[in-house]
Amino acid sequence: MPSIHPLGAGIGAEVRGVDVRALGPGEFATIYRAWLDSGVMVIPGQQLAITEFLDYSRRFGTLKPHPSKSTRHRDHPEITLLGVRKFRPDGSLDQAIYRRGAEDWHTDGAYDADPFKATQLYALAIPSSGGDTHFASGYAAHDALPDALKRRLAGVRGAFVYGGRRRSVALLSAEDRDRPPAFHKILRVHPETGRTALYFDPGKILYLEGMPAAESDALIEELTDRMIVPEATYSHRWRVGDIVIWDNRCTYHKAAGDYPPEEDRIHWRVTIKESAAGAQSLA
Ligand SMILES: O=C(O)CCC(=O)C(=O)O
Ligand SMILES: [Fe+2]
Repeated sequence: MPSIHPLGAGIGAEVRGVDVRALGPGEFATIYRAWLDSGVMVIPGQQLAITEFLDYSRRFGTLKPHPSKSTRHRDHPEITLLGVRKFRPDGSLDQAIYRRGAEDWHTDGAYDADPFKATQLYALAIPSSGGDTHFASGYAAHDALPDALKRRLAGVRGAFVYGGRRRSVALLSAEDRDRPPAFHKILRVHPETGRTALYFDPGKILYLEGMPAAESDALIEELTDRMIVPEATYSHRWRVGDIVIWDNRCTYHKAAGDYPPEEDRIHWRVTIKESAAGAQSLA
């Protein structure tokens, strides 16, 4: 049977004693529950072919090819390659690939009407130093908001786009750069746990709906300061063979973006939707 070990305070769990290629329904239910409870689940020591990783990932929901077409795996578009082709033909380092996910704390997929349920990474190559992924709890962020701010945000929706206010769209193809925003409640009830999380992403939000621009900007700044509760964080130090899956509905993450660029740091990455309809909406 899988054994579950907590990692951070209220965030993160490591599952030991499993081979994800051979999980029975009862074992999968146990680890799925552990994932919902912890927000970030680590399963070390896996040796997977790409189709085995895809088959296991599909047990969590429907896979959705990432809008960054240039970083998709050629034969398996549901797989995004992290850290591949980070040097340009002229030898210069492509920062958009090297520092992908390292600019801001964020949640993946807020630019979709049906945001990503989960993101799952499998580590193929890990540098000798640096390259961690940091995680933080969106439930803890919500719970720590002052009551007056919770009241002010009740029912308020944010408008989100891929590149946010900075228009960071380097990894997108030209035809995908000008999509309309998606709207999500900032205090969002998790559909499976029933708990409320602060659903926020400073790099993707454009504005808070129904407010004068100055008030919206000030609130975005305040939420950027409040979204990380240091007591409810976990930093993952990668090992080859690790699978890490996080819940984008109740956690934030950020790549450290600090490893020696001449070394490899390569992952297979999938994004997982709650419903098949959502997975098809913007493919
Ligand atoms: O490479 C990492 O550590 C995480 C990058 C990231 O933000 C993502 O894959 O969504
Ligand atoms: Fe991310």
